[in-house]
Amino acid sequence: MSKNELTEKKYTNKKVKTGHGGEVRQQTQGDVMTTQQGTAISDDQNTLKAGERGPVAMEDFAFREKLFHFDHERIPERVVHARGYGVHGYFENYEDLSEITSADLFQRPGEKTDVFVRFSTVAGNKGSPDLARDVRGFAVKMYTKEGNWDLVGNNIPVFFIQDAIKFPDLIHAAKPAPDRGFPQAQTAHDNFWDFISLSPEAMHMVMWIMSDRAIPRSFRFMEGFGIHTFRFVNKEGKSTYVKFHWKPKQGLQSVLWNEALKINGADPDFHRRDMWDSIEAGDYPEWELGIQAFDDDFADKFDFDILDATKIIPEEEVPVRPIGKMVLNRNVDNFFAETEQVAFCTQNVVPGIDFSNDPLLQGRNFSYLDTQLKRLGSPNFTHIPINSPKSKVCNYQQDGHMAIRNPKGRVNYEPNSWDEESGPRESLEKGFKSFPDNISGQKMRVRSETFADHYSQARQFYKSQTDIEQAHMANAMIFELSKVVKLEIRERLVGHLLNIDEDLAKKVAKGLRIHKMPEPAEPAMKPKELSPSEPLSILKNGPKTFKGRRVGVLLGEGFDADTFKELKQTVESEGAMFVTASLMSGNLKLSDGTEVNVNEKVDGAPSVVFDAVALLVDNPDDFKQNQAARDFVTDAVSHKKFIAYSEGGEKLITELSHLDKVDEGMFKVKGKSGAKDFVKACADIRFWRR
Ligand code: HDE
Repeated sequence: MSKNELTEKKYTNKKVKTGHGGEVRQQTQGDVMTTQQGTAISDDQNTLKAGERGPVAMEDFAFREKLFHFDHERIPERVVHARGYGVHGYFENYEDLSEITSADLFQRPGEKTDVFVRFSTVAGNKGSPDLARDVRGFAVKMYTKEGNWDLVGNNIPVFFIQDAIKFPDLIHAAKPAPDRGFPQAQTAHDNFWDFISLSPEAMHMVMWIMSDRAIPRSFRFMEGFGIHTFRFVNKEGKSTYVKFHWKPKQGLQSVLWNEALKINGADPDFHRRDMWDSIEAGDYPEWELGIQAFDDDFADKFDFDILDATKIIPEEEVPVRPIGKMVLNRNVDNFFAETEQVAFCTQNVVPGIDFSNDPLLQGRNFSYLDTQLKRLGSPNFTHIPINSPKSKVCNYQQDGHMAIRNPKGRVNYEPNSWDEESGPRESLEKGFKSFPDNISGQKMRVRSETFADHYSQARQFYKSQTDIEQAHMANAMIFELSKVVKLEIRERLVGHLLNIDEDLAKKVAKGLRIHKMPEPAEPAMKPKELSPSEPLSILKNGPKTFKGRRVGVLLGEGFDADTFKELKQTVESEGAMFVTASLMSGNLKLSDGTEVNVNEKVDGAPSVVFDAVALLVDNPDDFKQNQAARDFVTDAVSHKKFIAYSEGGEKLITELSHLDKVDEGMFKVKGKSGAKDFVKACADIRFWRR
């Protein structure tokens, strides 16, 4: 049993009749219920009344306190990234990096640092579905011995805008329109595409969000990026530029758009449930932290400005060097205390890590701290355990709402001569020193000319995709723009696509019935032809095994026990989950009388929530009558899943789906045969040839 499940053991409830037709559960063991002030409560079922049927007395302090507290339970949700899921784990450093950084966590091979990671979507409110087409937040808080380092990244290595002053506009355009309050958690609407089509700098990011990166199968199967260029600074004060990458050891994987739409209905918590279940099952996801390290010489000769957050540095130009790994191995005990109250701040850096002049990063350094004050209500948000550094905190800041760390003694200022021995003092040697970057120039509101190429990398991204991925991107754009009512906006966007890839532009125009091609948008700088880059494709970086995935098994009453057991064993020994679904939940008997406790009623476990399926039925007729079971089969076929089938299962495929015979992505299982081939094939995740 997991530590989080309640046990009945601790409390033995004794019910006592109150003499007024009611019952109160009385404490016999364990703690007595109290008010927040510690006064024991006698009856938590009934308010204090003047007479049995009389009005409620104002003096009922227990009642008033309970409602008062409830009324104030919510804190403001995040304006962006409101929907998120947090997990604990650790970072393990691979090698001594003292040559390039003095950051304490990177000095000793094998050293572990505690982390808390919050994954999120951007646009949707707190209760929005997990599978919205959106960027995913990938925010990591490292509790280092020299203070907290927050690497607040996304699963996409570039951003929409180049300057922080545009952020409120971008987010307003993406969020529900202010008059009608919809659409929720979607970018498929006029306001978003209006803003985007007027912001050529967004074109590279648009390619990413129209790709399958924006509909990941799981948080476990996506990359993370620090996006901005940062600095590593060593003991001698030498600076090296770095970009941070998180690469999932589980490989990359996304769902299909049609699956995303259905998953949002079937299980809006699909991503958080997936993370919770994997960790509870002991299947801990891991990422490698890698850096692209480079110096001023590279920065000067690179085609783009390294301060421009709408650009990547292709891995072919600067390879990603792995420097450590992160393992996520513990679910939260309390969602509010940890996931909701965690306060990431991009300005949380430690000695040895510093900022670059990326104008987006500089703006974020203001915004996050400001946001935390609004959300958590006090400058003392660092006193909340999830935000508290695990290293010592000493200074003369004091008081404020909910101050928990309150120093003793007379001194609350410095310099002082009271505390000569023990009082906190600055340290030139240990303290954070900003890299002494040379800065000169006039004060002005401008965008550097070096930020002006908006199309070359957008084109490079598109060219780096497989045909399947390119088709998904075109379809995504057609879908999104079909929801845009104003034709001008559609055409304006196609005008940008003409600068990216003519074939893509034509496909999208055709899908929108735009018969006369619009003029290409006028580029601020002529696009360059860049070589495709393999790491940009998901399908070229998929998993190598089926580990960590889920097989959904449609199971019929009386099914052959040997076949069932062989398949279950083969799937589980691959490290995948074997989940049964049937027309009813509860116990089902196999041919040898073994009872299987069916995990799911098929209506609640459609095939879209699985990576592969098995159709283990003898009598297909019962299933053919059931709409959910029919969808299970037809969706698995059309979503190109690998399918294991019995004789009865084969009938379901040929009689229900558009195929009149099984194909090479389908594996007949009987007794010992078929299971291994099926599981081996599943590592490819989809049978794209279908
Ligand atoms: Fe954020 N962003 N952001 N952002 N962001 C917030 O801070 C902001 C940007 C990112 O799980 C807010 O605590 C500005 C880029 C993540 O708690 C807010 C700009 C990237 C999270 C804010 C950006 C991000 C946030 C809202 C433009 C990827 C969730 C709640 C300069 C590198 C952290 C909060 C979590 C959250 C501001 C752009 C990632 C409003 C002004 C680029 C993962 O402060």
